[in-house]
Amino acid sequence: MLGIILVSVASILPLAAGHSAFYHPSMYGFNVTDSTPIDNRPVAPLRDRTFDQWWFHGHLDFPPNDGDFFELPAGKGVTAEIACDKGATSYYTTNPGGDIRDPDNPNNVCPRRGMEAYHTTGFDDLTGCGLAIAYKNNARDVNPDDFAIFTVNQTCVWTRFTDFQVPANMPPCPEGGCTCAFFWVHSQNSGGEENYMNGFKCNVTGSTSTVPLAKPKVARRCGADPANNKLQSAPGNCTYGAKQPFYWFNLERNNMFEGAFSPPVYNDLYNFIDGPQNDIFENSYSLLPDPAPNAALPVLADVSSPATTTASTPTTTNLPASTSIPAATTSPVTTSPAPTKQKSNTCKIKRTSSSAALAARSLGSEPSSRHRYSIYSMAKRSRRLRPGKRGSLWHMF
Ligand SMILES: [Cu+2]
Repeated sequence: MLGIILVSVASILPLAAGHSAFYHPSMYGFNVTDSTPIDNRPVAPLRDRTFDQWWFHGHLDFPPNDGDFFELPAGKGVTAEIACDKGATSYYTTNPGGDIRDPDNPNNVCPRRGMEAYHTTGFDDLTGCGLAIAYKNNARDVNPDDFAIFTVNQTCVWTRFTDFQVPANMPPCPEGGCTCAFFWVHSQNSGGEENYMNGFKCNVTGSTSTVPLAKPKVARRCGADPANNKLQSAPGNCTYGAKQPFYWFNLERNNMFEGAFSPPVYNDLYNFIDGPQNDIFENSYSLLPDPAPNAALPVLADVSSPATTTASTPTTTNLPASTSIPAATTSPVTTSPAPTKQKSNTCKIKRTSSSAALAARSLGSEPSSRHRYSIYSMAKRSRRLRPGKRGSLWHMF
């Protein structure tokens, strides 16, 4: 009964709340509102959609104005704005609901709402997001396997102003720029089965290398995964080098087939290290075996730029289980799970301790929530490794 009441309340909440999007004038769909012609605002989650509906968020007919690019300075950082509503960004003047920015906290992703609106139970529940690039100036020529994730922020979505580091060796874009996209899949603990994608026009500046990106491959789940009874990472089983974004839980052209309680995420679990993905170029590796649980580890090529050797060391997954597990967790989920798939733009909330789903993973009916968190804690802990330490991990086999 309580569940029914809560679901009813949720259904009458205003549209302008929840989810998240990357907002910038260079994006596709910058001016799409909840009435143009359907509610396909950039913040709406992508799930159970046809390819045309999810690819570029269905916004290819809403391109940016000529000359609007998101600049990517090679070897430097960029700041993106990610928010649950356009009115919470610097671009509020074109938001139908006006300015809703939080005067007390400009970094607030979703003013007037709690963090469940952007699908997290707290900092230790963040799963990361990434920016992808395709070296094609016409978005209509871009295919899903053209996109390579070139930078990751493992603690995303958490602040409206979100920093990304651009690899130093990014080559220049063709005439007319490149095509980029923001990708995010949130934790299973605060919502479910949602992909996020916002395309935008981008351009690399200050390039010092002309070596192209390698053909991006599908990322493999290879990190420690205690929630699924996998206590050790399997570094040989990781995908190294350029990797595609996750395409998950839509009706067509998925490249990920994980279940609802094992979302593919942009962190060490899939060998997406935090920061610039410095190993995505054709010359990044001198040895790159096919991944397998017992495969030999790849060997990074000795390329000149020192930036290439530190952050791209891929064995950050090979860490012991975290000891810094967050204490008590408040379950954000109070509503009843909907057992069938919904085709609306509203968030699908699911019960995190669904006994059926967990039983399928042999965890019993009372799983420890500590297990769920340890993988994410591990991912964040790995970013504190000193570069020298990363090197020693790399050579441990
Ligand atoms: Cu959502």
